[in-house]
Parts: sequence; structure tokens; C-alpha cells
Amino acid sequence: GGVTGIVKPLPPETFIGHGTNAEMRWEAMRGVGYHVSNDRFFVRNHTSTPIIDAATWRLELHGTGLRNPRSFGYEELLALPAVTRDAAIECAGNGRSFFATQQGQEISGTPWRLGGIGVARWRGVPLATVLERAGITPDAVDVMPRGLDAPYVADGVDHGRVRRPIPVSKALKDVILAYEMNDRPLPPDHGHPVRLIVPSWIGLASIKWVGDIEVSTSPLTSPWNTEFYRMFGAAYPPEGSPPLTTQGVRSAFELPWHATLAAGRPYVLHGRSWSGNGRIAGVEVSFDGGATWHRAQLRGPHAVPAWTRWHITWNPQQAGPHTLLARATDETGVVQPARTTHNDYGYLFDAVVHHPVIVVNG
Ligand code: MTE
Ligand code: MO
Repeated sequence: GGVTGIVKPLPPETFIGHGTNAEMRWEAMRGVGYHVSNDRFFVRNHTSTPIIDAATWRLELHGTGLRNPRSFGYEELLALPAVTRDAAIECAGNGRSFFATQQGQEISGTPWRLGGIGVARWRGVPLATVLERAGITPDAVDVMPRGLDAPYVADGVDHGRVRRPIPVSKALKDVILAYEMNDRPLPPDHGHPVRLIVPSWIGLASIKWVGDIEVSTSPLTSPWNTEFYRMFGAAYPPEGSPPLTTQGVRSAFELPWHATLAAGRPYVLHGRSWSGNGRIAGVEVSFDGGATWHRAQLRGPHAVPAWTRWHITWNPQQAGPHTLLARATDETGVVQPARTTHNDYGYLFDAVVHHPVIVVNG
């Protein structure tokens, strides 16, 4: 899948049947600015990265919700009024491995730690512009973009090409058809030539390698909003929760797992927190596994929906293993919980993560 740079591929056995997946390395984020460079950005593919020629690529708009079904070529799209914005893309399964390692629960799916997220500067055309030029009707309800990557086959079932409906209200609000990532043309792994950016929503909604968009006056479905990307399990109704939309609140330290620190020396610990609900209002850090909490210093910018950087000084005194915790609160008052309610596919792990470090006598 063309994964380069310091992105760390997951062990091969973890992505059988899950395509090409690679995490962003949090321990390598120190000194990295607000945006994650394209070669460090996480990759999450259901199958594999297709190589698409922008010169022959077309975006087909079709369906009952359009008065003027039509298509756009790459150059036509580039000629439309463009917008640039910072936004996070985050996999619904980010943090999934902590259901097992922190809560002792069974889950299935790619075992992400916290590296299933990245923030980039995206440039492209508002989806609303393209839908208006295709004559979206007032009674249109759903918009379903579909990728040009290979159909997703799992356990002998062909689910077709990756696609998922978005309600018209969201599609017209802030969704972008992006052709640039951090001032470069989209790299193949991230959707070249054009992908959707659906701010605040689970990463799956941001369809890569988009080839067509159906606009319908009746509700649309796909396996990605009926079978997958809903909560199933003991705490949920048998048919599952409604399809997942916005992300929760999460935090991560820019530190290696099991980082070694010397006792008796002050360290400035850095991290980032983010929320699908809006801005981060505050972050507290605990150096003693949750007994006491200290307010971290937030540092701008604070784009929505993207992350807020923070730091806090720690002067470890006692040698031995320690657990660092970071707990964010967003502007809507949502606080990261101590535990996340289990769901079978391990989506939306939002609990405070126990980050182990080792203090040695300097
Ligand atoms: N779009 C297509 N066409 N095929 C895919 O497999 N994966 C989705 C989404 N868009 C996917 C896709 C998922 S699950 C996520 S989390 C994001 O892309 C990941 O985007 P990235 O690989 O650019 O980080
Ligand atoms: Mo995802």
C-alpha cells in the first residue's frame, strides 16, 4: 500500500482481511507541528490502494435527488471555488486495542492504539457546490459517495465498493471534496485524486478515491451503515445502535510506550486532545494513576474538529513504573470516562488511556 516514512505498519497477522493499515506513531510527534505530514498520516484501507489517473478520472453524480445529473473531471473540479481547512480524520476503531489491554474485553478488528488519527490541511471544493450544480432537489434526503477501490470481501461475503450514506443536512454543511493534503496533491494512500472530508464524523464517512455520488429522495443504505459502524453488544439493542456519526473525546501523550525518564529531573510532557463535538475546553493529567490531577497548559491553534496541543511539567521523584493519564473535557462538557462501554466491534474507545512509563534513578 505505499506506506512510507516513519509510519509503523501493524504486525502482518493483524490485518488479514482488513487491507493495508498503518498507525501514526505518537512517540514521533514531538516537534511535529499542528499538521501531520502526508508520509506519517495513518492509513486505513478495507482492501488496498488503487492507482488512479487524474486525467481520465471522473466524478459521476446520479440519483433521484438531482435535476441535472452530470459528471465532473479533475480539471473542472480544480476550476471551482475552493476552500482550505484543517480537519482531523480519525478511525471509529481508534483506541480499540485498549478494550482488550485495559478493560480485559474481547473485540474484533484492527488493533489500533491511539495512532488511528491525523490532522491535515485539506483543500478542495465544498460538496454543496457540486451538488448544487447537479441540481439537488429540495426533497433529497441522502447522499452516498462510493470509492473506486476494489469491492470489500470478508468471510466470503462481497459487500461491494466502500460507500456510506450521509444525510443531506451534513452533506451541504461542511463536507469537502478534497484534492490537496497539506498543500500537495492527495497521495495515493489518502484518496488520490479526490476524497471526501466529513469533519467531526468517523473516518469511514470520508470516502477515498471517490468515483460516484448517489443523491436520493429516499433513505439509502449500505453494509457500512447497517452491518458495520453501529454499536452491537450487550449494552445495545439487538439491531444495533443507529449508524455512528460523530467522534468522542480522546487524548494522547507524545511519548513512547514505556518511555524511560530519570528521577529528580523536570520533564515537559506534551500531548494532544480532540473531540468530535467541538473544541477542547481543558485537559487534566495524572502522574499517579488517577489519585491526583493537574491542569495542563493548552496551546493553540484550536481548529474544530482537530486537536489541541498541551503540555505540563512533571518532576518524577520515585524510581519504578508509573502510569500517566490525560483526561480532556470538550466545550459541550463531555469528559473522557474511566471506562468505555463494551461493543463487539470495539468502536469509539474514549476512556482515559493508561500510558506506562518507567522512572529510573538518574
Ligand atoms: N474510502 C474507501 N474508498 N475505502 C476505504 O477502505 N477507509 C475509510 C475511509 N475512507 C476507506 C475509505 C476508513 S475506515 C477510514 S478511518 C479513513 O478512510 C482513513 O483515511 P486515511 O487512510 O486517509 O487515514
Ligand atoms: Mo475507519
